Amino acid sequence: MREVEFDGICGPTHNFGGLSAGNLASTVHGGQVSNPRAAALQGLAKMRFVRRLGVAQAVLPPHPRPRLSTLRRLGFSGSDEEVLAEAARGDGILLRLVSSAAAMWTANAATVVPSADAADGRTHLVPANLAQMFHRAIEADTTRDVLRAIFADEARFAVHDPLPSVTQFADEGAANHTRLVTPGHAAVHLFAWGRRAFGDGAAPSRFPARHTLEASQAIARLGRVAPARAIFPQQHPDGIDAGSFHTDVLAVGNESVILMHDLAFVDPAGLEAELRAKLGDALRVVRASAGELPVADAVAAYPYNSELLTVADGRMVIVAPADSRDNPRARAFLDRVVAEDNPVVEVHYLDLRQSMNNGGGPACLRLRVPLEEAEIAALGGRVLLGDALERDLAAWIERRYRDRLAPADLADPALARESMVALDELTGILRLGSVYDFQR
Ligand code: SUG
Repeated sequence: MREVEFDGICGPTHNFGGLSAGNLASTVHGGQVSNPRAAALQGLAKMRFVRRLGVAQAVLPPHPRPRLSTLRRLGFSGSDEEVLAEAARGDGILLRLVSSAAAMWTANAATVVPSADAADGRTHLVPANLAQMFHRAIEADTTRDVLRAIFADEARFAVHDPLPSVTQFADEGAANHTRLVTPGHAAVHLFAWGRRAFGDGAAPSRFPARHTLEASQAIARLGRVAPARAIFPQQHPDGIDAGSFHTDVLAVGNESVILMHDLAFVDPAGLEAELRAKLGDALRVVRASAGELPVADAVAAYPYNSELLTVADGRMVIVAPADSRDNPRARAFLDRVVAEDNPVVEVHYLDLRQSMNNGGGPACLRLRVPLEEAEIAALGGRVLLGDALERDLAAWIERRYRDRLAPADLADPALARESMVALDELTGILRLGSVYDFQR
């Protein structure tokens, strides 16, 4: 089995909408001018880089935005031009909500349980309902349709319906999920959450907890994970209040290694002991206290929002945002990870400025799908990155994307048309068929 990284391609309407309360970068950059072409090319450059490390890399397409079908569902009517003009009135919040390119952060697309860990021997994908925030909740149905086009072989793959879209079952996908495994031990799944839907308990006071315990329990059931191999740690409420809206802002794990800030989870020492009991001595836990790495630095520079990747020869490398290289405390932490006795040998820093300004680092941009070779061969579409697809995607981005988008441009009917033409063409490049509602 090897892990395939499914990165989201940033869509043509990438903009800074200021939509995500509790995501500090989104709030700070709201209203600024974006560069969708640079965003998509930065993402593609990361995919290229990861592929050249010897890791299998694949893509997931952007979603149709502005989503006119959602505006029509909300009562806007007339021609596309009229719908856009009406939705743009006032502060334009509705238009911003349906124009976000947030589907690019595919760590929030779904939670994945590999076939080796599921009682029925199939790979399970549970599309996230993203019920906490409207601009993300409208991703769930398209994500399900896209995943069903790619993971179409029902003998091997189960693409579930998203959980019921209510805040009691709010689910943010793999950004709150970590799979760890050591030689001689069955894998352990950490299904993290921020609040309980039913009953009391600690919760953040400043920012929303986006994911519930009840959602995590449902995902573990759907994924057919053995109860003894599932752990349900709570995100630290103080971490969420400091801007860690997803677990992957303050923790990242891969196979035998987990890096975690002391504000990632409540009771980090207890969690470490439980993991060690289930995974044995090969487990490597690298913790940072607020003394070593103030949580404000961790949230601003995103050292944990890295890809921790097993490369061809079994060693691990970290792909981190350039922001972590430029922050002395974040960098010192990552240097310590490499220096300590563990499989991590190197850190690479990449420029992901456009995504980072909306709170999306390297880890947000990819959905990890561990697959057997036969499962990889059974994937639908043309989504695995090779030289030819890299070239086709780069040329498509250069051809179809604007290099400047101001908030007022979201009301431009030409942008909506360009975006639909671009996505229609992309489904041809990726051989996905008519996966979008506007194509049916
Ligand atoms: O859900 N940003 C995304 C960032 C998601 C990051 N993903 C992970 N941590 N895995 C979010 O907050 C901002 C959109 C805007 O403001 O225009 C946004 O949705």
